[in-house]
Amino acid sequence: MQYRRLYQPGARYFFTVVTENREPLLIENVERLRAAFRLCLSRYPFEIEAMVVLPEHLHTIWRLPENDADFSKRWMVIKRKFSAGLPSRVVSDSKTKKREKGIWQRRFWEHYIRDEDDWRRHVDYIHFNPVKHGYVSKPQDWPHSSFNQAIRKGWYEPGVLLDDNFNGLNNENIGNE
Ligand code: NI
Repeated sequence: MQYRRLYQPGARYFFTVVTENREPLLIENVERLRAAFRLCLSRYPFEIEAMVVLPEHLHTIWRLPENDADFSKRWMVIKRKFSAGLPSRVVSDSKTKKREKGIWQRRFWEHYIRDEDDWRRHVDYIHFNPVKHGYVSKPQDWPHSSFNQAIRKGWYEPGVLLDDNFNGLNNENIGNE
C-alpha cells in the first residue's frame, strides 16, 4: 500500500467520556447520541477522526479547526442534547442549577495529541477498546466504532492481522478507561 498522509494539520484531542454512575445508557440511546453529535457538528464543525461507543463510556479523537479549538463548548452541546428528553437521574443541587441531569460524569479525560505516533496509538486504542473491555474478540465485530470506516479510509491494511497491529494494547490504559 502506498504511504498516504493521514495526519492533517490542526489541534487534535483524545477524549474519554463516562456516564454518571456508569449507567449503561449509550448503546441503548445510540441514535440520540448520534443526533447530539450531528447538532454539535452543525453548530461548531470539527472532524471526528476515530470513535468508539461502549455502554457506559466513549472514546474519540477530534481534529479541531485552527480558529476554534474550544472542545468544552462542544461537549456541553453534545451532553445537553443527549440528556434532553431522558429521565433525570438523582442529581445534586449544583448539577440541577447547571441544568445537568446526572447523565454524564462532569469531568472527562482529555489528552492533547502530540504527534503522528501519539495519534496512531490513540486511534488503535479506540479501535481495540471493545476487545479490551471484553465485548467482542475482534475490533471489526463491534458495530459502534469507526474501525471499519478506518479500514475503508486505508488507515489499516485490508485483512489486517489485528493481533500484530494491536499487540500490547490490551494491557495499556492510555485512554484511562
Ligand atoms: Ni474504554
